Amino acid sequence: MAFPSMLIIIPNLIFVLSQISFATDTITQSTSFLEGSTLISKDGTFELGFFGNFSARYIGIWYKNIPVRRVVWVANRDNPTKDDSSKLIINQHGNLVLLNHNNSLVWSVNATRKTSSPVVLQLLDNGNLVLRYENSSLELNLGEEEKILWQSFDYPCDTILSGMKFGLNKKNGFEKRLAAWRTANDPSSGDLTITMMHTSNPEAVIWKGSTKYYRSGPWNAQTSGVVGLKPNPVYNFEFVNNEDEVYYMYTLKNKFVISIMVINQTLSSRQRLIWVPELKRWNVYQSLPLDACDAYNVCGVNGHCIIDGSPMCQCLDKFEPKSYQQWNAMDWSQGCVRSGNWSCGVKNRDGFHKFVGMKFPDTTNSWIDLNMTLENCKMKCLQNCSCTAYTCLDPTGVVSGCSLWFDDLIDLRLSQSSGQDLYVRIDASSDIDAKHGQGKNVILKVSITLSMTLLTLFTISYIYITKAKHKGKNLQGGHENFELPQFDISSILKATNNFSFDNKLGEGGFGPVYKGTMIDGQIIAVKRLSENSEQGLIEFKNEFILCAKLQHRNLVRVLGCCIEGEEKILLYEYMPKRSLDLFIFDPVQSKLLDWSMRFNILHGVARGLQYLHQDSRLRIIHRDLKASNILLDNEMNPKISDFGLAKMFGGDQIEGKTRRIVGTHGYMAPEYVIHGLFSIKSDVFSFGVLLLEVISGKKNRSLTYHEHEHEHDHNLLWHAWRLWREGVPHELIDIGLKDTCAQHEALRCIQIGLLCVQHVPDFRPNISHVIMMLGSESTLPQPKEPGFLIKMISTKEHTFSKRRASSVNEVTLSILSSR
Ligand SMILES: *[C@@H]1O[C@H](CO)[C@@H](O)[C@H](O)[C@H]1NC(C)=O
Ligand SMILES: *[C@@H]1O[C@H](CO)[C@@H](O)[C@H](O)[C@H]1NC(C)=O
Ligand SMILES: *[C@@H]1O[C@H](CO)[C@@H](O)[C@H](O)[C@H]1NC(C)=O
Ligand SMILES: *[C@@H]1O[C@H](CO)[C@@H](O)[C@H](O)[C@H]1NC(C)=O
Ligand SMILES: *[C@@H]1O[C@H](CO)[C@@H](O)[C@H](O)[C@H]1NC(C)=O
Ligand SMILES: *[C@@H]1O[C@H](CO)[C@@H](O)[C@H](O)[C@H]1NC(C)=O
Ligand SMILES: *[C@@H]1O[C@H](CO)[C@@H](O)[C@H](O)[C@H]1NC(C)=O
Ligand SMILES: *[C@@H]1O[C@H](CO)[C@@H](O)[C@H](O)[C@H]1NC(C)=O
Ligand SMILES: *[C@@H]1O[C@H](CO)[C@@H](O)[C@H](O)[C@H]1NC(C)=O
Ligand SMILES: *[C@@H]1O[C@H](CO)[C@@H](O)[C@H](O)[C@H]1NC(C)=O
Ligand SMILES: *[C@H]1O[C@H](CO)[C@@H](O)[C@H](O)[C@H]1NC(C)=O
Repeated sequence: MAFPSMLIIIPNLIFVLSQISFATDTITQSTSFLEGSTLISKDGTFELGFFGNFSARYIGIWYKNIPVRRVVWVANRDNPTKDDSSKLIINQHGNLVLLNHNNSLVWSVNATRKTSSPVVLQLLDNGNLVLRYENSSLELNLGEEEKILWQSFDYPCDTILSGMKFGLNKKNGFEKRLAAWRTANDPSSGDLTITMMHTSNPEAVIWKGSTKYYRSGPWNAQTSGVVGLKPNPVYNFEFVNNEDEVYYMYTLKNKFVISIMVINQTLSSRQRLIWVPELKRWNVYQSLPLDACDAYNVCGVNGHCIIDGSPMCQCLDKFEPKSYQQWNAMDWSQGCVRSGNWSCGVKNRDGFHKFVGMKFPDTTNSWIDLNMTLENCKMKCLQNCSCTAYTCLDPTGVVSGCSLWFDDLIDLRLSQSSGQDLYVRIDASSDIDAKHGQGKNVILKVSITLSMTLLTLFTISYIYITKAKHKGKNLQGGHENFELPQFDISSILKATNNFSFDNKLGEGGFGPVYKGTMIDGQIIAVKRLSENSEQGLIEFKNEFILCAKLQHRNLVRVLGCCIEGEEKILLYEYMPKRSLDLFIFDPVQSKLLDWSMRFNILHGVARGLQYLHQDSRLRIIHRDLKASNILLDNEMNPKISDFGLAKMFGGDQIEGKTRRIVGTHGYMAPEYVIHGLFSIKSDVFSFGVLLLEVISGKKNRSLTYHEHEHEHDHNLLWHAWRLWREGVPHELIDIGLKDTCAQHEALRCIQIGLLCVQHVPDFRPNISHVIMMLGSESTLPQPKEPGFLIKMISTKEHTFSKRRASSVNEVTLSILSSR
């Protein structure tokens, strides 16, 4: 018995040794692939080998050079071998088979070879394992594609790699589906899967077992309703839908930034991970479903989910709950039905209502025509009584394209970032009636539609201005009864676990900020005014009042408040990406912000500021604009937060004076610090500082530059000004930006930044002018010397520092800090 087994072991050893000295990427029909051996792709990125424990062994592919092993593909995920002497071979029929110790078949691929030419198995540099005719068999006269008999990219496991097509073949119905690993150590197929739906307007769906769990939303030519598919520094993506196939594919922009897309059973989510070598771990860049509204059809048919809404589910306008009793008990499963006297084809009883910012409904019962105009689309829908909604496929409305939906509308939500217009069929007569009876519900609808918001804003501003005229001063201390949704303290205690320490996100200027989960699953940020902080009370009321009135995509949204006894609490939308300073000043995170994203952020902040300064009929001066007050949503859109210090003026007042000088050192304009003079131009100053920080990636104080004449000037403004004067402003640009930025654009921004921080307020541009300069190529004026704080007020410093009420040393209202 000993003799034969020796015969097996010795060749094994020789084989293993030869593998160690000569890494290869190919197996031929005459070699076997045994325990202990590996294939390594030509450029050394990927490795194929055996892994697992003694009772379950698998063949898989992983990144060779990433120390934390992450298996991206498994051959026999549902057929493990149970011994350590199995082998992978190409058999005489040219098929790939895995045999166990007694040569019985464990796993195989179903390749069909057309000729008997020799076949090889090769691990490619992109991680694809291909079984193909050997190159020398050129008499085959086949294209590279045809040479491939089988490839692992056609049978993904839980990971989509760069260059892999995820989708389906319309000709033969063959679909690629991802199935999660059952647990972190068990690669067998879990019940969380993703497939591409074979509908006229395809979309990706995550399933839990046989139940839909999340829907990406259908694609459109531009961005798709698909959340998170936006231009970004890490990868390019494409979505192809033609007669033969429909697929999604991404390709990495930079081979040194490794990113993969996976689904994870434990978390029930689809994640995009990025390998961060500095931290030696995979960071989550994006995770779906994003929030409670992403849960499939959470609001039932014809209902829609509004993440800031209270409750988050509401019937579409002109629809009503099918069962009021269940609906009011927050059981939304029955959905909604039409509330009017809709009658198909009857004049005035049949029409459409436009809903703005919607994620399109489930496309299972839909139909599209890429060439039809919106008007024809409407006609087409009217002709069929089961048609319930239509839309233009192209979000810009430039190109045409029509989509119709039939029967109930399923899985609707409001989506600020990627929603589009949807025309829903209703009783048109009730639409007319409704126009008379708005009145009381106005505030409730603020968060529902944007157009409503504007209307409301004007109404309230008007009321405010009228009142302010009577009082003749700004709003501090006002006692108006504001219709911000009120929450009771018990629901907030429940949401934040009695303000438990674990839920604390950070410390704001006036008290701690907590993360909370409302009873309907909505995640919020809760700012609790310190009980004994009298000084914050005014600011609290101020913020409270302002926030109730301000709605802009670049301002953080307040969802409600709670004033009970000693408690004064504000509820905000929760921003999982936290604040800008955590990105731009962090050596790792800053890499995720390329030039175009930074530019977008600056542009967004400027627009938010423009809204504060000009667009509402109020004039609002923020007074504490800084990187840590700029919060980022999941798509990296900036939102200005912390209005605690903001001041409101009547229409023609442009400047104010205060004894309470508050703000953050380094962002405050000199005239404000010294004389307490604040104006829209002091905000522009802060914006200038912010702009220079975003471009340089440096904090005001982190520069240890010494200038002989001014030994006190260790700050960014001075540094920027010096480089500018010396004609080398490009040295200011963050080194990490060099690859993605167009230098002339960055230089232009630096010049705009310097214009904003000029010493004389009148020389500084107003914010509209800034936006105009950011968006055009016109010639810019030459900046004059910036306002340097310390230079002039070093003697006065103590007088204001003791009065600073908030934001000292960048204490941040970290609504965002999630960990
Ligand atoms: C091979 O081994 C497996 C268990 O490892 C056993 O179930 C099977 O019967 C064996 N087959 C042969 C042909 O011996
Ligand atoms: C190969 O084909 C057979 C029958 O056609 C099927 O039962 C088997 O599941 C297939 N194997 C793989 C790995 O696809
Ligand atoms: C086989 O030939 C093709 C071109 O004909 C080439 O791209 C490929 O790299 C070759 N593969 C090997 C393993 O030589
Ligand atoms: C899923 O996520 C959890 C939590 O981040 C992690 O521990 C686990 O390893 C992940 N599972 C897989 C298969 O990657
Ligand atoms: C071996 O791995 C499998 C999953 O692949 C797991 O279920 C099993 O518990 C593991 N066995 C041991 C002894 O660790
Ligand atoms: C439906 O029509 C009837 C009769 O025409 C009318 O009395 C009723 O008010 C209508 N209902 C709605 C909701 O418009
Ligand atoms: C749409 O229009 C394009 C060009 O105008 C044409 O090539 C295409 O065939 C049309 N498609 C359909 C479905 O009519
Ligand atoms: C209306 O559309 C549905 C769904 O496409 C279709 O089944 C039905 O035949 C159409 N009805 C008419 C009258 O065209
Ligand atoms: C919160 O406090 C109340 C009363 O003090 C207590 O009944 C409740 O269990 C607490 N909840 C949590 C989650 O700690
Ligand atoms: C902003 O500045 C520009 C150019 O200096 C000027 O034309 C414009 O009227 C100003 N806008 C406001 C609202 O002050
Ligand atoms: C930032 O620069 C200003 C001058 O503009 C300086 O007064 C301030 O001390 C600096 N900030 C910090 C935190 O050092």
